[in-house]
This record gives sequence, structure tokens and C-alpha cells, in this order.
Amino acid sequence: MASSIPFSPTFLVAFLLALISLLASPEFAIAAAGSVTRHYKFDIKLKNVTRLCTTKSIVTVNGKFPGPRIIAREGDRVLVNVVNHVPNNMTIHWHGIRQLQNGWADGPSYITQCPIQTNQSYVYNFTIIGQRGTLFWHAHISWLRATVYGPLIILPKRHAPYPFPKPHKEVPIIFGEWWNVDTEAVISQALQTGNGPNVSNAYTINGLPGPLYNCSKKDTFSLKVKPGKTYLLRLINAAVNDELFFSIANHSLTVVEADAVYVKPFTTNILFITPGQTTNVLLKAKPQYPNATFLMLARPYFTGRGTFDNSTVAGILEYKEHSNSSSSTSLKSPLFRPILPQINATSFVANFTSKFRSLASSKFPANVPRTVEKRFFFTVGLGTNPCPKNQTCQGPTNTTKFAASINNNSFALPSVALLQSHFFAQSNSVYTTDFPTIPPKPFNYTGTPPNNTNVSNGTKVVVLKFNTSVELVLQGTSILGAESHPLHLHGFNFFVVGQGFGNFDPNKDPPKFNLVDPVERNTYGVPARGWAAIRFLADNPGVWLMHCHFDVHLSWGLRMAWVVQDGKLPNQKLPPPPSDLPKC
Ligand SMILES: *[C@@H]1O[C@H](CO)[C@@H](O)[C@H](O)[C@H]1NC(C)=O
Ligand SMILES: *[C@@H]1O[C@H](CO)[C@@H](O)[C@H](O)[C@H]1NC(C)=O
Ligand SMILES: *[C@@H]1O[C@H](CO)[C@@H](O)[C@H](O)[C@H]1NC(C)=O
Ligand SMILES: *[C@@H]1O[C@H](CO)[C@@H](O)[C@H](O)[C@H]1NC(C)=O
Ligand SMILES: *[C@@H]1O[C@H](CO)[C@@H](O)[C@H](O)[C@H]1NC(C)=O
Ligand SMILES: *[C@@H]1O[C@H](CO)[C@@H](O)[C@H](O)[C@H]1NC(C)=O
Ligand SMILES: *[C@@H]1O[C@H](CO)[C@@H](O)[C@H](O)[C@H]1NC(C)=O
Ligand SMILES: *[C@@H]1O[C@H](CO)[C@@H](O)[C@H](O)[C@H]1NC(C)=O
Ligand SMILES: *[C@@H]1O[C@H](CO)[C@@H](O)[C@H](O)[C@H]1NC(C)=O
Ligand SMILES: *[C@@H]1O[C@H](CO)[C@@H](O)[C@H](O)[C@H]1NC(C)=O
Ligand SMILES: *[C@@H]1O[C@H](CO)[C@@H](O)[C@H](O)[C@H]1NC(C)=O
Ligand SMILES: *[C@@H]1O[C@H](CO)[C@@H](O)[C@H](O)[C@H]1NC(C)=O
Ligand SMILES: [Cu+2]
Repeated sequence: MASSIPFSPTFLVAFLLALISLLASPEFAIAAAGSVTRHYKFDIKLKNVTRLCTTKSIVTVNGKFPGPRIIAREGDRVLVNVVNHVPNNMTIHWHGIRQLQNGWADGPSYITQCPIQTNQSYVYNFTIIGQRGTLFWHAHISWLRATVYGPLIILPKRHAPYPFPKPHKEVPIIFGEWWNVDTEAVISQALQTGNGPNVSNAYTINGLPGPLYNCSKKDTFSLKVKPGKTYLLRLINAAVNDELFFSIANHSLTVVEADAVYVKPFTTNILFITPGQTTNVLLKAKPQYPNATFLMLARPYFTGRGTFDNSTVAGILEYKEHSNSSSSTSLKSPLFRPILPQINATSFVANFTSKFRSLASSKFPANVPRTVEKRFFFTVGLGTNPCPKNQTCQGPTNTTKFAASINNNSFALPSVALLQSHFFAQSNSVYTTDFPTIPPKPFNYTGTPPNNTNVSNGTKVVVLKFNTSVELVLQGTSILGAESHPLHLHGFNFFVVGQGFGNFDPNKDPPKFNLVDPVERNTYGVPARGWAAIRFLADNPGVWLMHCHFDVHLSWGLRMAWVVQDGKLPNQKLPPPPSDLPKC
């Protein structure tokens, strides 16, 4: 027969399975050895969305703002088919997922992949290993994550209990920022003029700015609870440029997990969370039905010099009288309002962040590297680039543009992806391996800044041998204002072994490091006018971006990459790229 269609029984079974899978979309699962494969389809499309009485067309996933939840269990494989229907280039980052030997699915544009261009698609294929809790996903190209983000929830393995009382319900609370104008225009104009970009018009909770803004009452997030029940709030800071304080009136919160790692529980009335961080908290509802409404508020922490969005998002916590009472939101008086710290409450931030400790139990040990093979000292902060000759700029002076750097290097994005260049040994014209491991010109980092604030630029990386244990001191600078910088590391969690104000002292500070139960995270705010010391084990071969999670600083160059070489064993090597990896 000329056209032989293989109607073998195995083919039929495979065909039927594929058919069932398609029918069960958008999400379906196939059991395989206890863990399952979860399929998602992300259609990148434009959608008109109205907030603050302003309608604009935004880039979304599946027309949703914020985007859809990804839910999986520890051990599951996740396949997300991203199809780009918009004029913009797109990539998606699975923020905090370790991506062991799987950098091809990490997502940062021009680092691990070329963008998914208009009418192209790419299947992100990753397995969740050794992580459970709350993470999130977001676009990782230009400022598109302003509207392209959503929760990534990792449940523990089946029959694996939480190390805290089982909550009655779990509720994602994702903070964001809303601009009345197109954010792509905001950043492109800022990079052109050298000025700081325009700030957002509102903060949001689950996409809603709440009643404290004009024309926004109907867009208020409401959390309805039953007396006596415990709720797990999965807090995610997906804001573009702002660290936030958060509090719920007359209710305390017990922190139990951060960045998908369990922590020693502690109770607080006020939370602090940087962009890129996630925090799970338990909220215990009052035992008796209170005839009142409780506001939840979030507003920024800011110590810099420029302008910032100094506004407050509000949601409400209300009690359900009866389980079948109507779901309509009604503000009952009295209305209680929480008190948040001052905008510049640096001592509160230091106090709060130092309360996070690894559980460090036999089941969930803190595998902090005890010995260090490579030490690095990186300054992180702002700086300037000279204004092009025939242009007047609006940076700190009319002859400079704002920039940002690590060790005075403002990282220039290449026009091809670093990971491919590395894998195919074609790095020559793409990047150099001379990223400075110490500041090129030491100065009083937190004192009076040097007169010359110009930074250098280049696509420079640090190369690490497989399994190197690394200690990295991140030193904030006071150049053009001392700010906290939330540093995010791709491909690894790190342990925060120490932090302090002023300049790091290599003699006095290391003896005080916590090597017993330091918090394990993927993002940490380097203190304003201070430093943080982190340790990680470079056990994941690939190219891994590290950057400030304020998009404004990221765009200005506060980023660098680690190249981790393959190990000797087969399971220590980066496999070849998937066949559908986008090309530049
Ligand atoms: C958004 O609204 C504009 C103006 O009404 C319209 O032209 C456009 O087609 C809409 N876009 C979408 C994605 O609905
Ligand atoms: C996902 O990755 C696994 C491991 O590399 C591979 O076996 C599988 O075929 C991939 N699935 C798809 C749909 O690409
Ligand atoms: C709650 O208080 C309002 C007045 O503030 C009152 O009208 C209402 O009956 C009260 N409801 C309950 C259940 O106590
Ligand atoms: C921020 O706004 C509050 C009012 O909500 C005001 O009191 C405060 O001065 C503002 N702070 C700055 C630094 O603009
Ligand atoms: C914070 O801001 C207030 C009001 O602007 C100012 O009085 C205070 O000195 C500042 N505190 C710090 C620690 O900078
Ligand atoms: C630090 O936290 C402790 C315990 O919560 C509290 O008693 C203390 O007042 C805090 N200090 C500052 C400066 O906020
Ligand atoms: C300088 O100005 C000329 C003429 O306006 C323009 O064509 C050129 O692109 C400018 N150069 C730079 C570096 O901006
Ligand atoms: C730039 O600023 C300097 C000093 O303030 C001023 O003298 C000069 O005229 C400005 N140049 C332009 C092109 O605005
Ligand atoms: C650095 O500057 C700070 C703040 O001005 C000052 O207190 C400190 O003494 C300076 N350190 C050195 C080594 O000069
Ligand atoms: C920096 O500039 C100031 C004021 O112009 C000057 O007094 C000082 O000597 C300069 N410092 C250095 C290190 O050049
Ligand atoms: C990078 O540095 C080079 C040489 O110092 C300079 O010509 C170029 O304009 C810089 N690029 C940016 C984006 O600042
Ligand atoms: C999209 O990415 C490709 C590949 O890097 C690039 O050539 C193109 O200019 C980009 N397009 C847009 C609209 O940014
Ligand atoms: Cu920053």
C-alpha cells in the first residue's frame, strides 16, 4: 500500500490519549509515576482594560489581567505553550523555579533565549524539583511584565502535609502597578531622554487599585472570611519598581514560607515585600463575627532621590455572616484602617527582614555552604552615562543619562542569547568573561560619592566551575541616592548569611554570619546604605542572570550573568536546546 497509516494498537492508544488531552484543555494531566504533567496554553493577546476611568490596550495572557494561575505539585512537569499574537516580542520567566539543567526554559530575553516573535510559539517545559509554596511567572522582556504576570502555586506532594495547620482556604494576593499610559512608551522615552521614567498611577491587589483612588471604588479586592477559620494568603510582589509595606487592620499575620521555602513561623502586623519576593502568611479570622470592615493596605518603601508613586492600594477583609449570605460587597461600619510605617522606614525593613529564618529541620534542612571556594564583592547602585554629543539629556544633569551598574559595569544586552552562545561555544563576539569580581576603583560606598559617576558598559560574565560554593557580598552605594535594591538570582536559591548598614567590613562582619538557619530565597533587598552577604552552590550548569528586580534599574543595566560550566557526570551537564527554541 502506498500510504500506510500505522494503525497499530500502540499508535491508537497514543492517538486517543492525545485527543483526550486536547479535549481537556486548557489544563489536563496525565499520571506518570506519582507525578503528573500539567499542560497550559498561554495566548499572548491584546485586551482593552479599564482602571481609574482610563481604558487602554494591554498585553495579556489569555485576555486576563492579572494572568491565569499555574497550579502544580512538587515533582510535576509543567508544559506551557506560549503563542504570541501581539506585535511585541515576548518571553516568560518562571520566577524562582530552579530549572535544574534546564536553562532553556528560564525565559529572560537574550540571556537564555531569543524572544518569541509575533505569530511564533515556544513550549516551556520544566519539572518542579524540591520546591513547594508560592512563586509567580512574568514576562522577561522590556517592561511587559507590568501587565503579563500571574501566580505560580506549587502544592506539596500528595500526602505531604504543610509544616503548619492546614488552612481552610488559600488565596493568592498579587501586588502590581497600573499606568494610565503605555509602559513600553514610558521606558523607551526614559531611555531616550536619560530621565527617570514616569511613575505608575496606582498600585493594585489582584489587578484592582481599590477605593482610595479616584474612579476606582468598584475595582476593589475583597477577601471574604468565616469567623474562626484560618486562611493561607499567598502574597506576591509583582510590582514593577516598588518595594511595599502591607497590613490588614486589626489582624496579625504569621509568616510561614518565603520564595517557596518554608521558614520558622513568626507573627507580625506589617509585612515588607520586594518585587520578585513571595511570602505565604496565615491569617486567623476572629472567632466571633465582627460587624465591621477591615481595610488591607499596601504602599511603597522608598529612600531614593527621584519621584515615586506615593499612593496606597486598599482592599477589604469582610466577614461572612452565614456561609450562604450574598456575595455582594458592603462596607460595614466601623471601618478599621491599618497603620503602615513611614515611607522611608529603613529600620523597620532591617528589623523585619532579619526575622526570616530557614526552618532548618531534618525534613527541610538549610543546606548553606559551610566553606567557600570563590568570594565576590559587588557594588550595586546608580550611575550615569554621558549624553550623546548632539543631544540634550534629562539625567541628573543635562549632559548625562541615568544608568545603573554592578561593580561599575552597566550590563549591555547582546542581540543573541547568551545560553546558545555558551552551549555552542560561540561566545567570542557575544560576551567576555572578565566581569569585575571586586570594584574596579574602591571608594567610600556609603559615604560621599565620587565626583565622576559615569559607569562602563559591556556584556561581561563570571565563569564558575560546576559545584563551586560562592560567597557574594552585595554592597549598596549612595551614588545618586541610597536605595534598597532587590537582587534576584536566576537558577538558584541563595542563603542570606549576613546584612548590615554602612560598608561591609571583611574582618569584623564574616564572624557574625549565620550559617545555621539563614533564610533561603531567590530575591533579597540589599539594604539602603548597607550590604547583604549571600552564599550559593553553583550546582546548575547554564547561564544565569542576576539583576535588580526594579525594572527601571534592570533597564539601566543593574544586571550580570553567571556562566556555570558542566560537571563531569551526565546528570551535571546542560542538555541541547529544544527544537522549538526561538531564533534571533
Ligand atoms: C480596544 O478598543 C479600541 C477602541 O475602541 C478598538 O479599536 C480595539 O479594537 C480594541 N482592542 C481590543 C483588543 O479589543
Ligand atoms: C519535555 O522535556 C522532557 C525532558 O527533556 C522530554 O522528555 C519531553 O519530551 C519534553 N516534552 C515536550 C512536549 O517537549
Ligand atoms: C451591624 O451593624 C449595623 C449598624 O452599623 C446594623 O444595622 C446591623 O444590624 C448589624 N448587623 C449585625 C449582624 O449585627
Ligand atoms: C506621601 O504621601 C503622603 C500622603 O499620603 C504624604 O503625607 C507624604 O508627605 C508623601 N511623601 C512623599 C515623600 O512624597
Ligand atoms: C524620613 O522622612 C521624614 C519626613 O520626610 C524625615 O523627617 C526623616 O528624617 C526620614 N527618616 C530617615 C530615616 O531618613
Ligand atoms: C523590631 O522588632 C521587635 C520585635 O517585633 C520590636 O519589638 C522592635 O520594636 C522592632 N524595632 C524596630 C526599630 O522597629
Ligand atoms: C545626531 O543628530 C543627527 C541629526 O539630527 C542624527 O541623525 C543622529 O542620529 C544623531 N546621533 C546620535 C548619536 O544621536
Ligand atoms: C545645561 O545646563 C547648564 C548648567 O545648568 C546650562 O548652562 C546649559 O545651558 C544647559 N544646556 C542646555 C543645552 O540646556
Ligand atoms: C564613609 O562615609 C561615612 C558617611 O559619611 C563616614 O561615616 C565614614 O567614616 C566614611 N568611611 C571612611 C573609611 O572614610
Ligand atoms: C569633587 O568635586 C569637589 C567640588 O567640585 C572638589 O572639591 C573635590 O576635590 C572633588 N573630589 C575629587 C576626588 O576629585
Ligand atoms: C558603552 O561604552 C562605549 C564605550 O565606552 C560607549 O561608546 C557606548 O555609548 C556605551 N553604551 C551605552 C549604552 O552606554
Ligand atoms: C524581536 O526580536 C528580534 C530578534 O531578537 C529582533 O530582531 C526584533 O527587532 C525584535 N522586534 C521588536 C518589535 O522588538
Ligand atoms: Cu535596583
